[in-house]
Amino acid sequence: MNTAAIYHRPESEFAFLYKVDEVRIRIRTAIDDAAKVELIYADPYDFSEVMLSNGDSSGATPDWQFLTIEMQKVVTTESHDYYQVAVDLAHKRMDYLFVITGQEGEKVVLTDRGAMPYDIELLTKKYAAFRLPFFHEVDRFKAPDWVKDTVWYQIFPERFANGDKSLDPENVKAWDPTETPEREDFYGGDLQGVLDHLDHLAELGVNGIYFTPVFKAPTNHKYDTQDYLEIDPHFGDKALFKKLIDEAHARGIKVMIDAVFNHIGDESPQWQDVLKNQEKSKYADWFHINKFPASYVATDNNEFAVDATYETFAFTPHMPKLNTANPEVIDYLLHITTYWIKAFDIDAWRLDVADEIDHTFWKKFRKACDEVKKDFYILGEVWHSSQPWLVGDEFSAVMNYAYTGAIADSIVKGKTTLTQMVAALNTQLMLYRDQTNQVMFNVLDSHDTPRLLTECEEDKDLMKQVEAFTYLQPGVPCIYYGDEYAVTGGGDPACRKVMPWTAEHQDQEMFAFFKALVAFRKENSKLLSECTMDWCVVSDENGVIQLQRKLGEDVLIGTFNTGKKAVDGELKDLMLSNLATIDGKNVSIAPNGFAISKG
Ligand code: ARE
Repeated sequence: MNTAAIYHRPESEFAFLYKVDEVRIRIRTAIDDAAKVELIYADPYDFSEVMLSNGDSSGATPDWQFLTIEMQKVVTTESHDYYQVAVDLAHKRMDYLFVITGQEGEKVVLTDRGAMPYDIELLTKKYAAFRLPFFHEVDRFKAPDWVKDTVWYQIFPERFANGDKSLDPENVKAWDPTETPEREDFYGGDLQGVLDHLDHLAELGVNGIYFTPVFKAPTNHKYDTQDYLEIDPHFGDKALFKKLIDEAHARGIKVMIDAVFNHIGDESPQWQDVLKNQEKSKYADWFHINKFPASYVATDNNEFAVDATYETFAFTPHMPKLNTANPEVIDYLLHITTYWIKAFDIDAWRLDVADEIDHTFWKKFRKACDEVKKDFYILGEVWHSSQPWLVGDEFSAVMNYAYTGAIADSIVKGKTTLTQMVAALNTQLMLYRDQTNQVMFNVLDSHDTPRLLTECEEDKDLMKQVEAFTYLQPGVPCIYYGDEYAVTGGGDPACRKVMPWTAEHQDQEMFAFFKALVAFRKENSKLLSECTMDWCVVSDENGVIQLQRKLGEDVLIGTFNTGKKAVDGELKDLMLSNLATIDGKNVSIAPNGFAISKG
């Protein structure tokens, strides 16, 4: 047995409080190394039965009265099997060990000091047991339940709809949905335009809007904030924003807005004061200035020359990085944070460049949000593994590019086999607690990436298959505006075309598909959020995969043919044999097709 591959870590995604009275324990072994894995556990202080049984109450070290429960294999990654079990304990504390039985019957005990050859004394004497000292509800990772029932819709306000031409920026361009925008273009999208089209969102069935920044800023994307406490005048004003939020709420639609706290715009009064007064500026310590005078020589690609005199987002001199360890900056940003929650009743913040801000700040941010609104959703923009921010005292979730990227790498780009994709997805799932996976934000595309249909080389069936596959995953889906009408576009800024509001540019068939998919997801949201996941790669060679999601008696089975030929003959029989039912229909799944059935 490969004992080096056996791994567990207390108070992590390997041992966590899932509900107020349920602890979930995971352990990792090498693939197929274990024939059985058992958890040995009990209250660290509960000697009562043993003391009474041996009658010896003279302070002798009693044996440990432990319980044994078999763990179930839940997922397999490229290199490991993961086992999991749920336990509850009257006194909310637990010492525990693992007994792993190999394929030849050999046994190993995993202790807090490593793996040891099995010896019953290790158990009865509780040798070097792992310890969960006390399960504190206040420490439990929590995320708002409503998120599990949400299908999000991302709006880039400058490009969604122009509802008030009196607010148009100078040189606004004609609203041409076929035109690929240039970086500096303005088209006049605004909040009135969103308000005018809320019924479109309601018909689509989405029940959460994620707005990219809406605060005053000079660019069309507004990530270079000039004033965090004003709505951009080309978008509207606070009264209109409040009305928009109220109207969204009236339709059962939650609202998430974008907090760009890693940096501020260089046209902000704070940065302008630094440029004017340099080290004498009262804002000098609001930033990370490497040397004075803080300045930059504009370059044709809008980036720094080599010696950056101050820290920025990437190499963009227009986005000076804020010093979020400075108490004045903390107070300023936390005021902004709670202002928009208290005065406008927003339901969530999306955190821009979240991974480049310090954890100390984010812990204060989380506390501030929780104090003003229960069940508030905090979504970090983090493109890579995010365990440090998802312990329970910072974010609720992250934009799950790492998860959906593994799906697209396989089904869209053919870079990996379906078996490799499943291993990659399982690796992602095992990075986080179960309740975290249930509220991860599954974006397939966004304002920062090429549009999915373009990635699919305009194969609409492939796009639908990828969307359907993603909607069957744990985590919540998000539709990037325009995808419901089969809008195309490459990387930023090409992915930010204006929304088509004329029938000739709207793909109604794609709209109908998304409407049905959203309804399906919402109808099964509890099952799809909370249930187990059983993968079955029917054939790597032919590109056929099935996944089964079970919660109690409810079973959903998805079959996806990512191959280039119809699933038929033996393969179809094998596929059908895996399915509880596909309503008895004679199913032949075309290339890039799929079938979802309720077992
Ligand atoms: C654009 C161009 C730049 C150009 C710049 C010139 O993309 O190439 O140099 O204009 O002004 C906003 C605008 C962008 C703009 C950017 C800088 O929307 O259009 O850039 O400001 O001015 C990484 C970060 C991630 C970040 C992306 C863009 O990790 O946080 O880069 N995303 C957020 C927002 C953006 C926003 C900003 C940050 C700045 O969502 O819209 O940009 O506030 C890999 C890496 C990721 C990387 C990702 C995308 O997967 O792993 O780390 O994200 O690619 O590039």
